[in-house]
Amino acid sequence: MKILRADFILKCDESFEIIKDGAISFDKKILAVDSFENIKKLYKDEEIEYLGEGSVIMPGLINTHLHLEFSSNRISLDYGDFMTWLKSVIEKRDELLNRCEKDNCIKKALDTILESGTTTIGAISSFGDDLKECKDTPLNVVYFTEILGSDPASVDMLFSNFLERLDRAKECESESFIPAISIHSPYSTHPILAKKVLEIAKDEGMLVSTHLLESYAEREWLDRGEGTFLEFLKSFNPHAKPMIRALEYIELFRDNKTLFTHLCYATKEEIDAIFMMGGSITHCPRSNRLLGSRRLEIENLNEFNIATDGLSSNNSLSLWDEMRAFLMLHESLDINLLAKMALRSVTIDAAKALALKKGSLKEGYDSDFIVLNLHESIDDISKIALMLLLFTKDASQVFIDGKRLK
Ligand code: MCF
Ligand code: FE
Repeated sequence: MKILRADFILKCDESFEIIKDGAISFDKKILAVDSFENIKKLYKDEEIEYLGEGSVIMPGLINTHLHLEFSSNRISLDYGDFMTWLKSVIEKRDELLNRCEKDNCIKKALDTILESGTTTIGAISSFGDDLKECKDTPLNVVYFTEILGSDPASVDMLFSNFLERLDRAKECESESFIPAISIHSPYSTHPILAKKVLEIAKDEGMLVSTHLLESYAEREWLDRGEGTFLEFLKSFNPHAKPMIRALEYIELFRDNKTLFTHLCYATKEEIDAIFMMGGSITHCPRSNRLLGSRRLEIENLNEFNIATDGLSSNNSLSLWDEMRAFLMLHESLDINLLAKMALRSVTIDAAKALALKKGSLKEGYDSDFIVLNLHESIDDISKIALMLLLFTKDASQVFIDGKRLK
């Protein structure tokens, strides 16, 4: 057992309680979180390590949605418009994957994620090239094996390729590596395939992730079979038609615990349908901005998770950078309120979306937490969330499973 004392403890619980001059006792699990006074009384003769002036302890951050396999990208892809981006991904994919293998870029990306203070990730795996690194990292990984493909003639081949990748992921299952399933999107995945893999997810109790209503092009395509998607798909199939409508697509996930990502162009009815079935919404502000999507109207959402998406549509995998972008994007809301919402979205709410006993500093929860430093004392605790967001680059210390990793 170990005990740490900090000037502030952000519990990130339902009421977002902040303890001034607090302490935490822990081993693999959190034993107690309270004021320093109370912890001292509880453990009379135990040593308590003080973390210094302006120190903060909070749960490790949780990035529910990223794509590691595209981590070698810096300036190869085209931004500003979704279809332009998609074409550039298809054109540059092999080059990016080869470069990534040579440069060991997945391991490097995971190291920067840990340095920043993220302790759990939801990794969308398109090819399985990131499996070894995800298995070997000290981070907690929910590993979403992706299915994608719209050609009915290739359904069997795609499904068996998916099953092979899923089996390999399942062989790596452990306390810190959780296999899950990703269905790429309604425009790229045939409903037959989607249904087959959702059945597996249901039978095996696996989480599901999907991209949905990210771009105006996707909205136009699903609603009317028109727009830039039609032009793009015509070159593969002159009779291309949308395979499913947006609301019908959402209904497919009725019996699965699902994370829906983007939703920039979703209607109120669609958002309500997602929440009604216990789904969660992932918000990727920088990815949306770079791929030419409109702002997600968070004013209408009860809950969401901020995530970075991959380096194929972002310039870093840091949730601190992402939360700063989030603060700057949603100008209609009070800045201190937004900061709190942001921290909640990457801790307690993200843990809920991934069904993990993490993301809050509570007795019995996993000992995944980070130490941050404001370097100065601060009297007004209502400013802490915003100040952390503005000035944190990396965590000073990172604990996963009670072990100090940084
Ligand atoms: O979330 C972003 C944008 N929307 C869709 N897909 C991806 C994103 N980042 C990476 N991707 C991947 C996706 O998993 O790019 C491929 C898929 O494998 C696009 S479809 C050729
Ligand atoms: Fe994505």
